[in-house]
Amino acid sequence: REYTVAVLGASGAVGQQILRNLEERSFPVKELKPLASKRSAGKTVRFRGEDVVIQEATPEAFEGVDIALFSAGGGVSEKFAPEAVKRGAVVVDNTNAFRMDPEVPLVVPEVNAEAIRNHKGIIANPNCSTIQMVVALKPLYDRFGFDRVIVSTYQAVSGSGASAVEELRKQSEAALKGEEVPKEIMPVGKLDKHYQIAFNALPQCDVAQENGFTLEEMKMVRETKKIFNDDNIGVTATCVRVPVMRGHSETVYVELKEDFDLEEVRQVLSEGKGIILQDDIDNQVYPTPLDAEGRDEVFVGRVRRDVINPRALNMWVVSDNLLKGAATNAVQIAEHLVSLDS
Ligand code: 11C
Repeated sequence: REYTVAVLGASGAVGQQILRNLEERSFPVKELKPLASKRSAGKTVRFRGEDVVIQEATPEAFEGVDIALFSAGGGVSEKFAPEAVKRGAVVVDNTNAFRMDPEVPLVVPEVNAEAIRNHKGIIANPNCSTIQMVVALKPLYDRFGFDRVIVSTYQAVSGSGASAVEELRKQSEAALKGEEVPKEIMPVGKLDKHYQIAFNALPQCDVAQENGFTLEEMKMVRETKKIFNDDNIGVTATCVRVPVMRGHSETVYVELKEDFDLEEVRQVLSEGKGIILQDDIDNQVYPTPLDAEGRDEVFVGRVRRDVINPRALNMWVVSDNLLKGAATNAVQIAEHLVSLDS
């Protein structure tokens, strides 16, 4: 069977990657409906060698759609997801709008694909920094168990959208020429204060929460519990924006429930779904965001026993935030949905 697939936010950074993924993974698309705001309607996107005209997103645009992949911001999802579902579509939503809704499965296929079966029309795609962490943690959870994770992130500017990528480029050029650096977006576009990200690091991804953490940090805390379906997992996160265009990196400290042999840990990680282990510090083998760019997998390196707690591990986890962190995970969810049809 082939499907009518809508992509809402088709002209955006993630939307573009979704189109590429649908094409590259030979998703059974009968008809593609690229949708966007009025501003982008009428422009075209390339799909399977053809230009397809972007239509304005309206409730009626979801008529006849089987699967709708949303990545146009939380407000847009809140407005249109119920409309799409009402018209018979299943929505895979890339935003924060429905992730913690108990009626909505939050899915990373390598970890909890079975949750897809319980959907009531909407399936949520987690935040990018959560996705790559849980993929790396899953084989450790299954073999050893864990309940405590401390993570620090080194997040690329593309997580803040195409305009943030442009800002890093402009700031870098200006700084190298000794000119005044334009500061309009980072760390959070909608806040009043903006800082230079070029040649800098900013300890703020998204807005502050009442407890002093940022929203990005609290997403990692809450989403991890939901994806593993385990409220005993404690995560504490510090999320930092770094001047990298694409690819989030994370240092992950995890306290396992059992004593472990480091070689077995490496073996378990190397066999984990969606993971590529690149771990040989003696020969300077470890993943970097530049190497992960354009790849669908999660890369793990620097695996080592903690020096304070012998039951804990430290590792370095890298993935393309626009692919596994967003588009690839969404398309994988759609693939699982389709497999339930047959
Ligand atoms: C970032 N993680 O890198 C964000 C981008 O909730 O899907 C994705 C936000 C989200 O800033």
